[in-house]
This record gives sequence, structure tokens and C-alpha cells, in this order.
Amino acid sequence: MMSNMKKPESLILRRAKAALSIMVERAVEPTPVNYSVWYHYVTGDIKNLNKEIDTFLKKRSLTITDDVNIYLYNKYITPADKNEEEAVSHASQNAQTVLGEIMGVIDKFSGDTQTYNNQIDTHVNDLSKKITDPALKEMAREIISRAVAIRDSGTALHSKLEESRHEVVQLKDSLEKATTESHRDFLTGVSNRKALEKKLDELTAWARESKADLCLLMIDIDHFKRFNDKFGHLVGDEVLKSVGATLFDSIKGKDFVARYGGEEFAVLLPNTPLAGALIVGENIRRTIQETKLTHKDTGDVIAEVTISIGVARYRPEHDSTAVFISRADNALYRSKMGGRNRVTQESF
Ligand code: GH3
Ligand code: MG
Ligand code: MG
Repeated sequence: MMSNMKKPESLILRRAKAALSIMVERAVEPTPVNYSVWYHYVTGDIKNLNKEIDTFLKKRSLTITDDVNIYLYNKYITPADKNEEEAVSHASQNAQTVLGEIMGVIDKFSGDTQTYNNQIDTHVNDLSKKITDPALKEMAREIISRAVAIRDSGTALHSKLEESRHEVVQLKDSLEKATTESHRDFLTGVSNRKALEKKLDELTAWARESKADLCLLMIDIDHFKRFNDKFGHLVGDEVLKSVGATLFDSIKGKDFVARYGGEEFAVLLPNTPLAGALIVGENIRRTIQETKLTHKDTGDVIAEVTISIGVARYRPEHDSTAVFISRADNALYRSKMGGRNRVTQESF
């Protein structure tokens, strides 16, 4: 089995190594997106990608930032309908699965070198089936081939495998971090809209199955435009951060908070009936009202922030996530119409 694979692997391996060495040379982080860009560059299969990189290298400094890599990845490698965040998150998650598999393989190998010999083909084949992204496949092969080379050298096997394992752990950590970052709202630090959508799918499926309660609070800062107009955008941003932090501090356990967009937030409350969600909403509303935004130096109160909230309970029989959100949204609208700074439940 190994001999069948050897021929194509040598070319692939050379390319993988070439890509990795360019990345090391130019201090490019070993993320899946970056690896993908440089693997294709070495392969030369996307002519315009190479052209653009070559022009870039000629014209500008030698620093190739993650932004440049993401830009290139989006322009030449991902399908057109994917946005940047999705692309990064997709690549990272894919790579994490792969790395998890590789870790398992390396762990098995470091146990018993005799059985290792017999198992390697099976593992490589199993991995190839699971990994669909060609760039990641090469990354996996590269790491496994390194393990094979170490095995063949026959010396200090255990400690070298440990070293490999350590590298993979580090790579996995940095990928996990990248994935977490792609789910976070950059300004407030709470989850972003994309993470909310994922969570909504997850929790509504869970509520349908378990018949448990699930409630949603839609939250909108009152007269937020006035803050921007009166104090400027930067103070506006501080208000957003402060509201995000208060919301985050107000929830517990499996509750989930996200910035829905602009000055709107959403809170998901699993295992919470409507009456409970109204209490949580009211507590949040009061806490925000009591949190005064003060001037850093003088301590003067510069703004009093209030929020309006709409509350809805998920109805498994007839709710899509969109309907669920719109019922909470309608309740929020009624809070606004009723004079703001209040909590309103959905109307039936
Ligand atoms: P209402 O009580 O009816 O919700 O009034 P409002 O002024 O809060 O609502 P409106 O939708 O008219 O205005 C929202 C404002 O939020 C307008 C927009 O400039 C501001 N905004 C959205 N995102 C950001 C942001 O990231 N930073 C800052 N500083 N302002 C933002
Ligand atoms: Mg709004
Ligand atoms: Mg508003």
C-alpha cells in the first residue's frame, strides 16, 4: 500500500515543504488559510494568484500580513459566495478536525513502535477519506510523513514524536484561537451575528427535541443616535462596549449573548420559561439604567443609557428561527412605541 502512495507523495511533499519554508521565511503564521495560499503559490496552479503575489513582493515590503493572505484566499481560492469571516472559520474548523485526527495518530504511534509499522497505512488512508480540502490533506500528509521519517530513522523515536506532537498541539491552539476570534464581535467582545445564528440553530433543535423552554431577548439601545451626535462616535463605541459587558455579566450558565448588529443585542435563555425571561430582561434593563457613563477625569456623569427589550418564547410547532426572531423584534418595537426603557413580551 505504501509503495502505491510513494510517487505522488514525493511531489506533494516537496510542495508542502516549499510552502512551509516560504511561510517560515516570511514569518507567515501557519493558519490553514495562509497555508492554502502558499501551497497554491508553490504549485502554480492559479496563475493570477502567483502574478499578484509576485507583483506584491516586487512593489512592497517583504511583510505579508494575515490580511493580505485572507484577501488572496478570498479572491482566488474560496467560492465567491463566502465572506471573509466564513472562509476563516470554515478553514479553521476543518483544520481543527484534521489536527485532532493527526494527534490521535501520533499518540498511537508513540505507544508501541512494532504495531505502528502495521498501522500507518490504515491511518493515512482513513485520514485521506475524512479530509476533503486538498490543502489540508497535504498538511496532514506532511505531518504524518514526518512521523514516518522519524520512525525510519529509528533513533530517539519517542522524544521526537513528542516534539511533533507538541508542534501539532501548538498549531491546534492557534487555530482554536482563530476560530474563537471569528465568532467574536470585534468592538464589544461578545459573540457576533454569525455565532448567534449558529447558536440559534443549535438551541432551537435542542428545544424541539427536549421540549424544554427557550427564550430570546432582543435588545436595542434607546436614542443611540443622540449619543453619537452629541458626544461623537468614539463615546458611542464606549457605550456599546459598556452595554456588551453588562449583558455578558448579567447572564449565566448556558445563556448566550451576541451583538445582533449596530446598537442591537440578542440574549438566548435556554431552560427558561417566558415569565423567567421577563425577569431576566427586567434585571438587565435596570442594571443598564443604573450604570452611568462617567467622564474619565472629572467623574461627571456624561450619559445615562437605557435600553428597550422584546421577549419571545420559541414555539417548536410553528417557529422557524426567523419567525422566532421577528416575534421578539415585534415585542421590542412595542417597547419603543410604549415609551422606551421597558421590557415587553410577545403578543399572542
Ligand atoms: P431608538 O431608540 O428608536 O432605537 O433610536 P436610535 O437612535 O437608537 O435608533 P437608530 O436606528 O435611529 O440609530 C441607531 C444608531 O446607531 C445609528 C448608527 O449611527 C449607530 N451605530 C450603529 N453601529 C454603531 C457603532 O458600531 N458605533 C457607533 N458609535 N454607533 C453605531
Ligand atoms: Mg436599532
Ligand atoms: Mg436604538
